[in-house]
Parts: sequence; structure tokens; C-alpha cells
Amino acid sequence: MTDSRASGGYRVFSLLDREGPEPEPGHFYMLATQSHWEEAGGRPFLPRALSVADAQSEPRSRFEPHGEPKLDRGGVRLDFLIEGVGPGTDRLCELEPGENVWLNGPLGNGFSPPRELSAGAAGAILVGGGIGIAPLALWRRRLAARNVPARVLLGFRDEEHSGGLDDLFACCEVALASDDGHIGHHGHVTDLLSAMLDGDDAQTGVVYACGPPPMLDAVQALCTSCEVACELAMESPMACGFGACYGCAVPKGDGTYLRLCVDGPVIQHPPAGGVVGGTTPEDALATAGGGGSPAATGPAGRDATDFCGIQLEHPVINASGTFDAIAAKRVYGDELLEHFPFSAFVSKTITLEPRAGNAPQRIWETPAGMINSIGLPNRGLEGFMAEDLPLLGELPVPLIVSVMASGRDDFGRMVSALDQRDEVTAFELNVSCPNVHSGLIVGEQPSETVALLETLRPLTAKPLIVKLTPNVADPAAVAVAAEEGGADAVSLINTVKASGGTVTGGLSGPAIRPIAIAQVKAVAAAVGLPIVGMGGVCSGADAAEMLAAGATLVAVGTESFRDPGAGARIAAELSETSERSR
Ligand code: RRO
Repeated sequence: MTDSRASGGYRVFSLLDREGPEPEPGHFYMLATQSHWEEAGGRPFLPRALSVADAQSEPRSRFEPHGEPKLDRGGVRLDFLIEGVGPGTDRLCELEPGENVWLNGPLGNGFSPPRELSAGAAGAILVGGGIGIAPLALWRRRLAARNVPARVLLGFRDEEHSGGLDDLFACCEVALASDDGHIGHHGHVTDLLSAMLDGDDAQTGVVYACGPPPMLDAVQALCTSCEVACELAMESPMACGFGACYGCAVPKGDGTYLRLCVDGPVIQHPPAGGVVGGTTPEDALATAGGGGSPAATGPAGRDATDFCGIQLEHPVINASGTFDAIAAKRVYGDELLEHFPFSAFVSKTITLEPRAGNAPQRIWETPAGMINSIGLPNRGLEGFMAEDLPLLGELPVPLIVSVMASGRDDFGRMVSALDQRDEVTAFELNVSCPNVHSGLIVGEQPSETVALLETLRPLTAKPLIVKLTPNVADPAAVAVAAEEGGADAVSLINTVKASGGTVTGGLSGPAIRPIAIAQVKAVAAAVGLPIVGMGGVCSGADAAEMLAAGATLVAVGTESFRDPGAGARIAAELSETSERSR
């Protein structure tokens, strides 16, 4: 951090990102203090998403004009507007110049320039509300640099919830509104927009808006009625920022959801090309600029591990549903494939039919963890085989497909169909999701688990890994049933049933690691199968503890949300730990 100053009721702070690249207006960053808040566990636990309010490349100059030597800084200066509204933003507000910040970005899709501007057109209108004025500040400057005329309308709730004007909109004409009348028009900023659109003789190219959801709804309604295109920069609770956590769902209007981090945060209305920021497989193959690589140094061949006859470069894989390799490839480009963070990739669980997933809110931060209620969004078996599987087959590591069904026949259909595909190395049978309410959870009943395995075993020679739930009195009894039924391995733990804030679902993160260690030990004592141990693994030391408890492989889940390169880092740390003890 290079600077932090009060600005009305908010703060503006500046960071120097030495690596860049320079963000586009509308892009956001995931931010945490150095070493992820420096407190192992506790709150804040997850990084916070902030839109960039200004960005300027800093020259690599060695001398000030008057000859004083200065540091060879270089990089991109990033300005953010922030309001302390909870433990994460409060901590960021307290940062002092000189402190280091953990940064992942630039992320997301930015604003797009007005498509057609006829001669004499009025250009763009920028509508900002509260802290949402931030991305519009950078966009206004870029539009001005391109000689695109832009009128700016900004609104604030009250004096306490306002700021950034002098810092971000100095030397530019803005029309203001406030709900309490302390500044500008006494009322909503959308009153100003309505009057402007009504009185527009010239054609408005496009309206760009960022602010609270009711403001964005009103902007969209006004634009629709005036047949003006608009782009809305939206907000949603988000754990990762790169498509892994599925937390930042916003309804698309057709019963399905967008992930705001990779399909937004800027959403176009009407949608460009008929898809509202939709993620297509073609998009996924394109190499994006991205915010640095998630990779760390890959471990050497001495860490090679045999798992059910599959040779893996090291013992660290991902937990299902915590890393979307297709979305991550879109964000990080080919570097992701060159330094893939895991030695095998486990897909998000798929079902026979497509599922939209649960309605937001889907995630809730807890002390040293988070609760998810994602609800298994996926394309369904057919969509997965047609669209995702060819892309996942390009990954440089073996693919384990996670499947779930409401009955044995449907499980059988999925396993039989996927067995035919060379891209699939093994199956994980998810019999333990806490977030779908289809009656019986197979993995809660040893007898059901044996019966499922007896149905599936004859259908494939590929390894079958049973994902166990921690939400039973005796997980080892279910593991024994899986072994009896012919499973090749078990993986545990899935998330722990929990409730916090507005979310009831599954708890993950370091908060559950002691539970995971205890259950891995109990299962290891009861079965001879290899075990994939997971639950709150954040470091090489945690992974070593999991291996010592009886696991053959370790899966990293929630930690990848906080750090996309966590898998590779943990594998490297683990390798160092084992090297020392050799
Ligand atoms: O998608 C989910 O809500 C989800 C699944 Br399928 C799972 O197995 N575990 C979890 O915590 N969430």
C-alpha cells in the first residue's frame, strides 16, 4: 500500500501492483492483507472483492526531478474506494502505507465502449450509487481519453455513506443526488437519469451503472422503457473471484444463474449476442490476460504417488466443486496448464439432468471457514459430456469425474456413459452432498452404500472412489460398506452441516480440519482402501498431518478460493517437509 486517506465517509487507498497487468474499467481484485489477514483462521477469512477506481502505470524512474534518488518501483498504481462494513473491509481500511496486501486480479469482464455512436449523439451516461461510483471513475477517464462524451450522475444515501467525489471525480462535471438531501437533488439518482433520458434530444449510446441492487433494477427498468442499452456492474458475495466457488450467483431471469466473477461483474442489457455474459466453451479456450498465474513451483518426481494404479506427480489434488478448471483457464490462460496446481483434477459433481443450483445467498463466511449452499449447479450428463469433457481432457493431469444421482439406476446410467470416455480416469461417487434435499442420502446408510457399489462395480473397471459424509455417527461403518461393495478408495470429508447468517449448508475451511483428521484416522483404522483426505488443508504441514492420519492423497478445497495457487504451494511445502524428514 502506498497511500490511504479518508474521503467523505469512505476511504481511498492506493496500491502498487508490481506485476500488473493494467486493469480495464469494471475489473475487480480480490484483496486480503498480507498472509491472508495475518491471523491464521478467525474472521476475516476470505479475501474481499473490490472494483478498481483508478489505475496508472508507474514509470520505472530512478530519480525525482530534483535529483533525489528514489526506489525503482515500476508497476501499476491501483486506487480503490472502500467503506468499512465488516471485519474484512474494516481491516483493509486500517492498512497503513508500507503494509503489503495480497492481491489477485485484475478479474472479471469490464465495461465495453458504446457500440455505435452516431454524429451528435449524446454519448454515454454514467450512473453511480454509493461505493459503486468507484468503477465509473476509471471508466469516465478512459471515455474522456477516447473523446466519448459522458455525463455523470452520482447518488448517495446520506453524508456518512458518501465519499470519493473529490478524489475520483475532481475536474469533471457531475450531477448529484442524495436520499437525505444533504447534497444535490433530494431524491434518487435515478430521478436524474429519468429526466435525462426523457429530455434527451440526442441519442444516448449506452448507460453504465454501478450501485446498490435497487438502483440497478431502476436503471435497467428506465433503460428498457427508453430502449437504451445499459451495462450494470453488479455485486454479490464471492469467495474466490475466478469461478471456483459458485458463490456469486445472480439470477439470469430464465431460472438459471450467472457467476458474477467470470460472467460479470459487468452485465449487458440487452445481452450481447443473445447471451448475458454467458461462459461458452469457446470462451474458455481463449487465453485471457488474467491476474497472474495460480502456479507455484512444481514438486520434483520424488513426490510421485500411486493411487489406485494411477501415477500422480505428487499427492495433492483438488476437492470436488472447489476449482473450475475451465473457468480458471479462461482467467489465467495457458499458464494454468503449464503449472497446473493439482496432480489430478476432480470435476464438480454432475447429475443426470442439468441443475441451476440454489438461489442466492449461497455462501457465508464463518470463523476460519465458510458455509456453502451451492446446490450442485451443472450442465447435466449430456451437456457435461458434450461441452466440458473435451476441455477437461486437455488438462495435463488425470481426470476424476464426480457423479451424483438420486437412485442407483441413474448412478448406473452416468457411470456407464462416462466409462466409454477416454478422458475419464476414475469416478468419485458423491453420496454426501449436504445441499440437495432428495430424501435419502446414500452415504448416511451403510446398507445403501454397499448396494450402490454392487450396482456400479460391474459397470466399470475404472477406480470408484466413494466420497463420505462427516454428518453421521460412524463414518468408518460407511467406509467399510464401500469396501465391501467393491470401492477402490474413499474420500473424506465432505462439508459439515452448519448454519450461519442467512445460509444453511456445508461448513468447510480450517474450522473443520480437526474433524477431518479424526475421521480419516477412524476410517484408516477400519479399511484397507486408499484414502483421499480433505478438510481445511491450508499448508504443507496440514497436508503432512492428513497423510500421517492415514490418507494417501490430500485434497485442497476452500484454500483454493483464498489462493488459486494453493494446490501447488501446498504440494511444494509438503515436498520440503518430507525432504527434511528423509
Ligand atoms: O454443490 C453443493 O452445494 C455442494 C456439494 Br455437491 C457437495 O458435495 N458439498 C458441498 O459442500 N456443496
